[in-house]
Amino acid sequence: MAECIFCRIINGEIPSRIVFEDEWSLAFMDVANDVDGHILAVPKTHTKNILDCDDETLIQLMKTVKRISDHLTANCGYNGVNLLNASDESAGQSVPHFHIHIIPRRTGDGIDAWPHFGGAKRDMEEVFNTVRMK
Ligand code: DGP
Repeated sequence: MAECIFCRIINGEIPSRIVFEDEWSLAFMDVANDVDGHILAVPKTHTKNILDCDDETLIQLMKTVKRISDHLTANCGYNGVNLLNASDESAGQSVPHFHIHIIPRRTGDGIDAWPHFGGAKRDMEEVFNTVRMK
């Protein structure tokens, strides 16, 4: 998509720090520079998010995420990773090209990467009956 910022990165029209690339996926440093090592993994085919992503694209993207996570922990001195994704504007997605945030973690690094939801508002049984896949 011509106007998609991540498609423009994939096409080399916008410079980025590329961490990994294969036929299906690209991974590059997040420009936000908000936490050390923040990486974005994206499919090369334009897909908005997990809701419109076909199985093969999703499988290949997650293989890339696994490969990068293994590299960070095996070769770069990290102990783990947080994987974050927002699918749809309602979930906080700001760039409408599917991406997985990879945050490399070290034991005791003090990074707070987990959302603080503030407590459920609806009865769990009622929600369960809404979301269960019958
Ligand atoms: P999200 O809010 O989950 O849609 O995250 C979008 C991320 O994309 C955000 O962390 C900043 C990053 N981002 C936006 N524009 C650019 C860009 O031009 N280059 C790079 N490397 N990252 C970008």
